[in-house]
Amino acid sequence: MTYKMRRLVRKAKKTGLAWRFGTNLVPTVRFLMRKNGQTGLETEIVRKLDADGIASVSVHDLDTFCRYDRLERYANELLTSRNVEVSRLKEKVNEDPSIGQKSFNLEMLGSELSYDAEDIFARFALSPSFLNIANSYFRMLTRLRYYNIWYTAASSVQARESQLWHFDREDRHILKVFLYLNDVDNGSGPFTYAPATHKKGQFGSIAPAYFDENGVRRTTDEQMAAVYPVSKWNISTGKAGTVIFADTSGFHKGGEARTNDRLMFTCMYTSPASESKQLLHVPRDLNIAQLTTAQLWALGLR
Ligand SMILES: O=C(O)CCC(=O)C(=O)O
Repeated sequence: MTYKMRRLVRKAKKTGLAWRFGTNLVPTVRFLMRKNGQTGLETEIVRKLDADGIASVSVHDLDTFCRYDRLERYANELLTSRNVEVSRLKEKVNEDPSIGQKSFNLEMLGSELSYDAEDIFARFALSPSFLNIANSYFRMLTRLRYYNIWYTAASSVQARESQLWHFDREDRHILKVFLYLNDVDNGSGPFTYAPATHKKGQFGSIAPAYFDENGVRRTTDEQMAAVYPVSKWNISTGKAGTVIFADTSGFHKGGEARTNDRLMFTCMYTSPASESKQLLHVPRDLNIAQLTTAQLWALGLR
């Protein structure tokens, strides 16, 4: 198959009917057959996601498997254990503006990781609330593709890569979760979203001008402002403990930290059929006895 044909097939697989009733039929049926155990807040988050593609909430209001202060403590321990890399990142952040490396960002857990049932962040990514929200938003049992802790260093060089407007293409819908582990103000590179530009949204067809950044379409603030008013941009500043859910098939950007560094947990859910890169590897000998159906699907074990 030529490159052009492969692209056409990939695009066809993402059209509504083929995506749901072709490649994702089984997880859709399994989802519909299950009892809906969502809380009122989770239902409200999904309603907002459907309409706007973004919703945010305090972590304390969600059913996560552990208290937030424990998570914050582990994140700070991680920060201490990786302090050499963090210092190097901060020192060099203005020196290496090469494209493709996101050299303003450190993936504190490494870029590929092996699922560890005891790891607090792995368990957090499989929290009941996150899976309820992801599954209800997709109306199917979804797959967790990665989780990580990002350290974003403040820099003064020109915005590039994910600091510029773009949309993700891994799947028809893509749900990312961002949990701030420190207070994020305008100078800390807040996650920023153009509401309702996701596929379910009323502005899903906006087509801002863009430039080609090593094969990826990037849009500057000026180009975005020409088609989508700045007053409607959702700039997610917030206290530590703020959780943002976003369908990143809509236009977004973030991590353009200028005055303060940002520490955050992030994870991504897609449909099981998505061809997105699998950055989370599940050991073959994992003991699955304690896992729920939603967790088994999230780990790709069903
Ligand atoms: O770092 C951020 O806030 C933006 C991240 C982003 O663009 C992405 O995960 O797709």
